[in-house]
Amino acid sequence: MLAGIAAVAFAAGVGELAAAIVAPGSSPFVVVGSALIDLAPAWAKETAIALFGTADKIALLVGIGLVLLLIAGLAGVLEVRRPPLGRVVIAVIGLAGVAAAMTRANAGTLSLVPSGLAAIAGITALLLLVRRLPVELAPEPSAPARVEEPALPAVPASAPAQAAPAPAANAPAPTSPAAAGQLDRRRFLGWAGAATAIGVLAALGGSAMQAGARAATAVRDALKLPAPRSRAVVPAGADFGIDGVAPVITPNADFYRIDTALAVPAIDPADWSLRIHGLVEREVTITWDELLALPLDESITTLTCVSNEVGGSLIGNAVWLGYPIRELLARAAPTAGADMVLSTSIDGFTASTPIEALTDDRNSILAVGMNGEPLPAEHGFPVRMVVPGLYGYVSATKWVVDLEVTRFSDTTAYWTDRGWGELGPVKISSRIDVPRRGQPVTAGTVTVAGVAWHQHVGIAAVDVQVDDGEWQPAELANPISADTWVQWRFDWAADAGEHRLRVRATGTDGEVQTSKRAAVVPDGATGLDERSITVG
Ligand SMILES: Nc1nc2c(c(=O)[nH]1)N[C@H]1C(S)=C(S)[C@@H](COP(=O)(O)O)O[C@H]1N2
Ligand SMILES: [Mo]
Repeated sequence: MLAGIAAVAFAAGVGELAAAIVAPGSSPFVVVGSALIDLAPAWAKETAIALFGTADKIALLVGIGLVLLLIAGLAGVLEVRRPPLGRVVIAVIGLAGVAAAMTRANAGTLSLVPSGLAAIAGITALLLLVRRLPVELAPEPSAPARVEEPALPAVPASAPAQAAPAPAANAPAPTSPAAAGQLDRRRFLGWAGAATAIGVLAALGGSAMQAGARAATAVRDALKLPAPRSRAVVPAGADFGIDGVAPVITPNADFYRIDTALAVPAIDPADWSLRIHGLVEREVTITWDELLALPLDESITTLTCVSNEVGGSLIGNAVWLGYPIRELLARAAPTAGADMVLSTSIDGFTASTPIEALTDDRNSILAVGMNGEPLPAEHGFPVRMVVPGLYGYVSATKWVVDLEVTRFSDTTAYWTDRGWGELGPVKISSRIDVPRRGQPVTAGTVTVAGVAWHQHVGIAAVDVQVDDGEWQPAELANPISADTWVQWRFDWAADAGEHRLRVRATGTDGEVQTSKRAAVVPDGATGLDERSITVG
């Protein structure tokens, strides 16, 4: 039993530490607890709240811990009596953790790591510990399963070991079986204690690493943003509602995430401030409370990553709540000659934005809200920049804390230092969402649909080409604005056989999306999205 408990304690620690490092939010305890909360019937939740009040979550975690302790002891006993059943039990617990992690709303591939790694650690520790069991308790590898044997007798430390095999080959000197047993027992207790201690330390370390994030999450969850001065409106007919086509507003949980932050910065808004300095007549610093006291407007802007391949998914559209950067810059009064604003995030990421994109009449904002909530931690809580028309790497600084008004000739930023283009305007593009790749298609009328964008310019038309035929106009949904993507659809009279579909957007400025392929480096991919389709 002790071997099982020590192995599982070790495993749990490994899992918590792994979660803190690679997948905050996928702590095995937390994901299992969250899954249980989701699965629990209403009466169970109400009973828990009635019994434990606001301590219901602690009670749940303690409960999970106790159940785990029982299973751990059982796994130890099973591993000795019916190997490899003990390891199987640990593997099953690990799989349950992985399953729980993968069903969480913000699950990614990394979410399976903590529980997976914990299971591997637990199985390994159990094997090693069972091998080090005092001889009289150790399983006899060659003996058949001791099904008929009575329960293992409790052997007093001084009693001669029963049926003890020869002392281990590396035993220092011939000793009596009793002395060897005692030595073995002490060694085993040492190993089990070490495994448990490492597990506890790892869990404490992991939990300390996550404490900051948890505190910031608690603050965020309790936060109520002020009502917007003006609300953004999604016009009727902006979303065709076609299954498989990206919804016109991207839910936060589905919004792509790109950044250099290995651990998501945890900022308490009470400690947040933004400093505007450099080539300005007066330095300006604004705190969280000051920012929230300003009139905040909702606006809808599509964000795109320069690393988005043609047809890729690094694009999303959200309702942002924020304050115009142009107004704050006006307070600071940039001096003549300034042509760039270098924004810096709390973790040192920088972006260089052409100053006119922040001072012209476009809606460049310091955003505090995303789709009706405070910014999610991964999307820049408490404050980020959103600039229509520019790729994220030159404009959309998350966790922003500093704006330096400067010149392109004087300073460079994170990605421009690494060879990416200086200006970063979003290139016109379009994407086929349906038919999905590999989706079976039968002859007849087939809906082909997707999205197209040319931020801050607008989309005038989308055309579809079947095989090498004429370009045919698609129907456009009602656009929200020139700063957002627009859905398109095309009813294709498909006949059986192999076909190729391509899509092409035209901007309101007359620019036609080029078919010439360019890689994402240095300033965004070009080319046309296409699908090969077998119509059955
Ligand atoms: N602090 C910080 N902000 C950042 C980045 C980053 O690495 N660190 N990446 C930028 C890039 S390249 C993009 S495309 C957008 C992505 O924003 P999202 O993760 O909210 O979709 O954030 C931008 N802001
Ligand atoms: Mo990006």
